[in-house]
Amino acid sequence: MLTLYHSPISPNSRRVWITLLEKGLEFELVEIKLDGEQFKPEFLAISPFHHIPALVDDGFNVVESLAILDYLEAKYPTPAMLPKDAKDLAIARMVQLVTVNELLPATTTFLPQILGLPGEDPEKIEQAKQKISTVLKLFESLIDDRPYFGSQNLTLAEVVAGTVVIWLPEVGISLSDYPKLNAWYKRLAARTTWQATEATPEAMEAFKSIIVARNRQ
Ligand SMILES: N[C@@H](CCC(=O)N[C@@H](CS)C(=O)NCC(=O)O)C(=O)O
Repeated sequence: MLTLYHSPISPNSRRVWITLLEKGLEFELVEIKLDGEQFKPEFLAISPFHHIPALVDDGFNVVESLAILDYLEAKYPTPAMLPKDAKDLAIARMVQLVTVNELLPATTTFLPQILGLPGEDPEKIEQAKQKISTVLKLFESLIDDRPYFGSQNLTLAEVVAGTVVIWLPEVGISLSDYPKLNAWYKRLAARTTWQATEATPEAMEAFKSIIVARNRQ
């Protein structure tokens, strides 16, 4: 039995949740409330750095979302979610890693704006916008004329990049200058797996309270 420990507002855990759904796997979903529940000894025994997501498969613990995605792809190869061709695989991996190392940290700068909280830093916002624009240009060139990165079918690049790019219009970054990426984003937003895993207003409010409490400490 597969168990995913997650939080509904986390793009890191949403990418795993979507992959489980896209692969049609049976799994149990356990929410970890990031107001302190992540430090409980039962959870630390699974995830020693107190991070979600964590996946448990019949007693085998996996942490780090990209490692979890690789595990799921290797163990449940149908439908295939990574290209086989060398260049296409490099494209999918580039998109995953550029998302995690460049796009996600830049997008996090907008967290106060996303949550309607004070504390925006105009200089940091400007730097983040520049970084995001460089990422989007790269993604526009990498998607080329295919519906998905390096593939005719949805890949693990989509579940990683798509769950972050989907926040950009929320912070006023339009995709209209990137027509291929814009069409790709709409394709993802229309999928039932994206819709089923969208953060509810209640989840956003709960997350906001956690951030407010953390900022007070
Ligand atoms: N590199 C990790 C990052 C995981 C991560 O940072 N998770 C955050 C939520 S998005 C978390 O668990 N934060 C709570 C904590 O660290 O106490 C991955 O990709 O799985």
